[in-house]
Amino acid sequence: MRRGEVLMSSQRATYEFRQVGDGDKTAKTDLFYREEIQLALRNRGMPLEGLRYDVTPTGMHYLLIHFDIPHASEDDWSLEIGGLVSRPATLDMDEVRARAPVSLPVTMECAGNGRALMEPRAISQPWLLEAIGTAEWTGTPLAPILEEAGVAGDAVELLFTGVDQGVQGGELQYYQRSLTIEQAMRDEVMLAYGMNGAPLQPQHGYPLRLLVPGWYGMTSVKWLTKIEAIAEPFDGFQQMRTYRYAQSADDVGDPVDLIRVRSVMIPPGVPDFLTRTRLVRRGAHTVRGRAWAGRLDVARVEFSEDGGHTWTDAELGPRLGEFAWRSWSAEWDAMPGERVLCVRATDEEGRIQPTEQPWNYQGMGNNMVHKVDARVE
Ligand SMILES: Nc1nc2c(c(=O)[nH]1)N[C@H]1C(S)=C(S)[C@@H](COP(=O)(O)O)O[C@H]1N2
Ligand SMILES: [Mo]
Repeated sequence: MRRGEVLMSSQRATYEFRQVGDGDKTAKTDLFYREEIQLALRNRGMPLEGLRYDVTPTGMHYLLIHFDIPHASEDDWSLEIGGLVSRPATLDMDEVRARAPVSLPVTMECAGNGRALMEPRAISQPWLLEAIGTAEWTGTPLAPILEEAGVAGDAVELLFTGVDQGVQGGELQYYQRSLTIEQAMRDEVMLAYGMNGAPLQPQHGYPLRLLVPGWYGMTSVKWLTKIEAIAEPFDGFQQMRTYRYAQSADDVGDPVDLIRVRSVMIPPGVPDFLTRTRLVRRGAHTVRGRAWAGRLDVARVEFSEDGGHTWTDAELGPRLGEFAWRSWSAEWDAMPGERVLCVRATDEEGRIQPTEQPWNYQGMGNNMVHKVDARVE
């Protein structure tokens, strides 16, 4: 097993690095910092024309890697299951693969998707709307592994640790997230080693990752090497200090968890290279896209050509799976002029995408209506 190269369990030492931005970690300008571009170049998004595919080609699926992609080999990988369990175990990759396999199409979205559309924006990975993808994941369900290990009655959470390490918020850390026992025991939660019929690629967590369908992506810990049953709720950085719906640096806020309802369109016509404004020929068009709501189904998708003043119902395609998106299409008779195309979805519990984003400090869960500028000729 390959651990990061640095950490000698430094007991919460802090490591101060240069601050970027206005001191409060937000930017109030349209200009982007070099550091945001640096992150954007490492963490690719899915170009929105990729919404054409039911299953996103692996090379188009978005990426989010906080630190470095670890250099891992499945030959010496091990997954440790320990903490408050009666039968601690260590599984190698042959043992993981020998277990009952499952495959599931899952739409994954980064909780920071839409961050750079907020004003002011949190200085971090500057997603517009491309932090999405749907893959056919293959792995083995987690629940039976936990049952075999015998999670003790006094355990309240399971802590998942990746081998990747770095400094965030001044803290040297492994990437770690937790789930309650109940959340972790759900049928769809799996240890995944395959993506779209091939082994995981290095950047997607090779050789093994957690996959928690319906949750924003941060929960699906990549390069998974340890699962630990713990007696107190985990209070590490990625749980308590980030992935929060907070209003300021001091506000603990509420945890970010399930994916919110969202619809996105394939921008019609052709783009202007720099601005990405669309040039569209006049006449009849079928505008297409995808809509999802995490664990929930999408009940309705509406399309607008006038910036959201008037809406017409789009037609819904089949749901690709219980945790995957639906396609939608809308007929549009494009008349010459400047148009602002919009799409919005409603989930099966009646929650609708907002037209104005309720702002939050970390730029989380921004499911504001998708708008596309188009010039009809
Ligand atoms: N070990 C580890 N797991 C991780 C991350 C990470 O940086 N390290 N990033 C998380 C975040 S924020 C997201 S959105 C998803 C992205 O998964 P993908 O890159 O396979 O699309 O992985 C999650 N799992
Ligand atoms: Mo993310």
